[in-house]
Amino acid sequence: MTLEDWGWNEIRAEEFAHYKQEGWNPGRVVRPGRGIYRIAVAENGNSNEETVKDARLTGKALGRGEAPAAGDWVAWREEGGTVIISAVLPRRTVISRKVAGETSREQIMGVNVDILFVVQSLGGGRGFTPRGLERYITMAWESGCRPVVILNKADLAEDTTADLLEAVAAAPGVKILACSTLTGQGIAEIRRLLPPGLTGAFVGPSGTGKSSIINAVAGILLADTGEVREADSRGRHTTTHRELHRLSDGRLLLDTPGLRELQLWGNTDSADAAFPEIDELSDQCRFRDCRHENEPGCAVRVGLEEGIIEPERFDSWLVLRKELRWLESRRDDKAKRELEQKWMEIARFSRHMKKGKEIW
Ligand SMILES: Nc1nc2c(ncn2[C@@H]2O[C@H](COP(=O)(O)OP(=O)(O)OP(=O)(O)O)[C@@H](O)[C@H]2O)c(=O)[nH]1
Ligand SMILES: [Mg+2]
Ligand SMILES: [Zn+2]
Repeated sequence: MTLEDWGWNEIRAEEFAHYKQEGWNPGRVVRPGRGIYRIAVAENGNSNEETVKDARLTGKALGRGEAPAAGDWVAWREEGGTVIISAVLPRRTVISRKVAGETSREQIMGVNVDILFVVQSLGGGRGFTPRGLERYITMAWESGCRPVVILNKADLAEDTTADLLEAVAAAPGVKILACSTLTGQGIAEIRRLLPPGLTGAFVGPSGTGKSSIINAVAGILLADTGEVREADSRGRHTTTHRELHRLSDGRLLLDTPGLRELQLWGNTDSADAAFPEIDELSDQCRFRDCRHENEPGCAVRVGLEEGIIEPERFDSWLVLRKELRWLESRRDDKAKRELEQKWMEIARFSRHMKKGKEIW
């Protein structure tokens, strides 16, 4: 196994050159855990050698909030029998959400992913809804990955065409596929969209069939799958870890645990890419800070009246923007507190200096 098999290329090598000089090796995080990160490494010419290693962080080398995520390229070496990670290479894409609840913490679900497959289910309780899909599409555009929507369990759908049309309206400009791991529908198309060497990630609610799709694409059982609950057809959260799988044909597929609820991470404008028709018209409003309520010259209102913008999508956009604005204000508060703290320290420092005290 070589690192190219895990997506390594010349650009990565260039970014890594400085670490290499200092005696570090490159590796890719395939399964992050609590304090232990499973990384894929090169074989070193000896094919009997382990190509995955369990590594720990050095602590000092990485700042807070910079812990490696699934898909990261890291610098590692062995010290006293332990594999340690000292640095994370720049990330090309980041799939993030806000940790559920009242906190304003970020949770990274995967990085350096090329194609983000948003998996929704056409059968059973927690089925696909346009509003739910809009949330996932907002996250997908924000991540920098190319989004693809998978409407899975097409074998259970009553009217797949109607579902597809609803999905097209909720995810304009995004490729949408109807799939079934039972009949094999759509699996060849997923393979076509994700050639070997690229990394694809699968996200969505529990029980929609993310792990089943990975197995279908692989043609063998790689990932655990689980029955949905009888009572309400919801998933049982079978996948508990993010894990990057490498198929024998070289495809790289990141499986993620199903989400109970998706809360967004980003700034106030992060939802705009998922609502291009609203974004475009809002640029034409007379006032730059138009709230699209009763302002004169509001192009969004005109769009709503003329049916260019669906009222449900407009409401959905407002909800997501409100959520993102709240997040932004929380972050501003935090930044302000940190700045105040810094000034207090500087003030204390200068008082000490005036008194001629030694403080180091
Ligand atoms: N009818 C039907 N069932 C499917 C299909 N794909 C998956 N399933 C079933 O759905 C259930 C859940 O599948 P999983 O692959 O475990 O779902 P998941 O999205 O990985 O769920 P979590 O790991 O909990 O997030 C299993 O019982 C699968 O057999 C499909 O295309 N059609
Ligand atoms: Mg799963
Ligand atoms: Zn307006």
